[in-house]
Amino acid sequence: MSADQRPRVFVARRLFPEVVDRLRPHFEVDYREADDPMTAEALMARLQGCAGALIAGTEPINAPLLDACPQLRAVCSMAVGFNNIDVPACTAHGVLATNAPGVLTETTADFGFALMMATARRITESEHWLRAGRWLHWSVDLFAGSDVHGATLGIIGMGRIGQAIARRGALGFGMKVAYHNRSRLPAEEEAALGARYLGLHELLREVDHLVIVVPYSQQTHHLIGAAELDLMKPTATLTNIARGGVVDDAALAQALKARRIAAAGLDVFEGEPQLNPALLEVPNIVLTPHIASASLPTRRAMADLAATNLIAALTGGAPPTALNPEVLERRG
Ligand code: 8YV
Repeated sequence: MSADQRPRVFVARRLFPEVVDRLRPHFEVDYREADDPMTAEALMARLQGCAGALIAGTEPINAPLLDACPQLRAVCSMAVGFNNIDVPACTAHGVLATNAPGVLTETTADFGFALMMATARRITESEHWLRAGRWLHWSVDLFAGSDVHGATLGIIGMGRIGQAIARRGALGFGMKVAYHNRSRLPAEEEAALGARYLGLHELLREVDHLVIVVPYSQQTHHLIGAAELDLMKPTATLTNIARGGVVDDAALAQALKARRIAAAGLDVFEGEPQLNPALLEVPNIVLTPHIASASLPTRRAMADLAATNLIAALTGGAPPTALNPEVLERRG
């Protein structure tokens, strides 16, 4: 088959070259080897004539874009979170959408746990202080934080990653695990994890360390705001590895400043990569640039899964992690 008979696909971001090379035998590949995000207009223009797109969690795929790109048949993301993709609109336009669940679960859980521990034990706060040359003597309560082992771990969002964090807490650190989720887990799964289901407010009142892993949606926008933070213990910590917007960052900054909770660990932010400047002014916070899934093998596996999905979607195969498989069934 000559190059111009092959379907054209767009790779929206710099990826691993060997993953892009996997696409080349099947497609005419338009590879945008860049890290900066595209505007919606630029994305729309670049997708003209493309049958497929390989994207990350940053490219918005919505009805106006789908209207403007009638040749598009598959959009494959290397992220597990898919709040940037309007899946019902994809389905209505006959566009298969895929995400990348599973391959990042343990890596992301490792990071969520590490961020929670760094927050509880004040690791970055004390490092900044030390680097500033302020360590003059030992003192009895120098950067005394709160214990992780044996404490109550509260998880909001008990999907794959939430459960992997629960296992780390229960089995590795003897934590008492409580969780809140849209739907309750079957009793045997709760028992295996040693996890108790609680209502959101009850959970907030009880937890020592709260870890948020819930997908972002209209329903979870500002799930944690000033009123919810007020319910937490003054010694409690909050860790967000879900999405910016699940937590009201302005309310969180105020709560940290007023010491209404002890500390926070954030990997995701409202409007990232911009940060609410108030977050930078409080010392009792650990900040990381959306890297929870960032081990090299895992990022490679995420990109590989997106490529596998794209190849299958456009060559008559079965994409392993389709969000709207009914589109393929309709294609017959
Ligand atoms: C990605 C993530 O790094 O998978 C997700 O949902 O948040 C991260 O693992 C990011 O979304 C890629 O754009």
